[in-house]
Amino acid sequence: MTIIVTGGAGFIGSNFIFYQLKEHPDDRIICLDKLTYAGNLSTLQCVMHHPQFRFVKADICDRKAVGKLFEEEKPDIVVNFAAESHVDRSIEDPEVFLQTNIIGTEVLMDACRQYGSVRFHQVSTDEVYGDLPLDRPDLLFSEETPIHTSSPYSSSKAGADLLVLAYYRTYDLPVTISRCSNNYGPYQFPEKLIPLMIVNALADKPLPVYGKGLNVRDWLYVEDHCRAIDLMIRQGKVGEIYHVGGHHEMANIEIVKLICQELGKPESLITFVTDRKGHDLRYAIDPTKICQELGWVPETQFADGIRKTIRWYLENRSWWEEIISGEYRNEDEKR
Ligand code: NAD
Ligand code: TDX
Repeated sequence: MTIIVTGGAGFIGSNFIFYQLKEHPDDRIICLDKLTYAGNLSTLQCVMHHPQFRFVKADICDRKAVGKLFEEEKPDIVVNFAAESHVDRSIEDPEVFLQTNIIGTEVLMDACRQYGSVRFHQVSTDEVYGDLPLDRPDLLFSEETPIHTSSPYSSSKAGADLLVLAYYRTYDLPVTISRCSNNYGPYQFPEKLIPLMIVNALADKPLPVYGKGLNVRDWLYVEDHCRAIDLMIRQGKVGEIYHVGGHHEMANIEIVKLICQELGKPESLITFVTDRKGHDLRYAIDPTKICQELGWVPETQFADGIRKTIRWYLENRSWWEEIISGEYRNEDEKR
């Protein structure tokens, strides 16, 4: 099988590529990535010369480039990770989010239609449902919860999801959608909560916690997400939405304190800063459907996953130091 993985130079996409090459050595993986600020070729260094792997630098919104790649590779499946993914950036400058996350998804699905009903998997997010109250721990998002977004980011992801379902209904395109909770693990860009707190703590810099730090996120180790997507693209039912989450809710402040403790850093580094505009209070995913229908269960407990993640950032300093210095962009520009 030939699988095009878009956004594979980013956090989850790269972990998915490693997972595929390990678990399905006969499949060919093509990574299509624009290498925005969030994409980093050094992440893919270890697979660059793998005989079953090819990297192509292109924008998913570039219809010509996407068409050319489909002509060359005749993919069986497209897994779309490519997106602008950071909520804070979407609040500052929404436009590129609409362009990449909505138009880019449309361009990819048009190519899937044109080149013989290629299977399309959209990697979406629990953020499309907006938030849950903090005082109702009994409430979880189900696949039937109405879409009700809060940020330009989540609105663009919801827009793309609706378009994916429309392509299924209107054109019979074989699609699936996954909506996952917050991921953590190796290669996450240090603008997101967990890696930002790790790298700041290591440099004894302030740890900026929004508001009172009481907002709750539901954390899943990235490899568990990758295994879920692998199951969906091979065994998932076309036209369906699947939730992915491991029932691990934590308030932000608890995470930051835990990171301080693991790194032996003082909690006095924690600095409460102005809250994010429209900040979602709580996310919590009900993954019953994927567990029952596809037999997926999360394998990594949070206590193990967070230790593995912290160890990875300690052992791979050059990866994130080059991001912080901006050096990684110079290397990618040479391509
Ligand atoms: P990321 O920001 O780390 O990576 C995004 C990748 O997409 C980068 O390599 C970037 O270069 C590439 N990209 C951006 N615009 C592009 C374009 N126009 N054309 C081609 N490539 C482009 O993101 P991530 O955290 O790995 O998230 C991947 C996907 O998973 C996203 O769709 C996101 O919405 C979704 N998601 C993320 C999380 C999470 O916790 N990180 C949770 C649920 C869902
Ligand atoms: O400096 C910070 N301080 C802080 O308190 C940052 C960067 C974040 N936060 C808070 C905001 C959130 O409540 O931490 C929580 C997590 O923030 P992010 O890491 O920015 O993630 P979030 O906004 O929850 O979105 C993530 O999960 C869902 C991904 O970035 C999305 O792509 C995914 O869809």
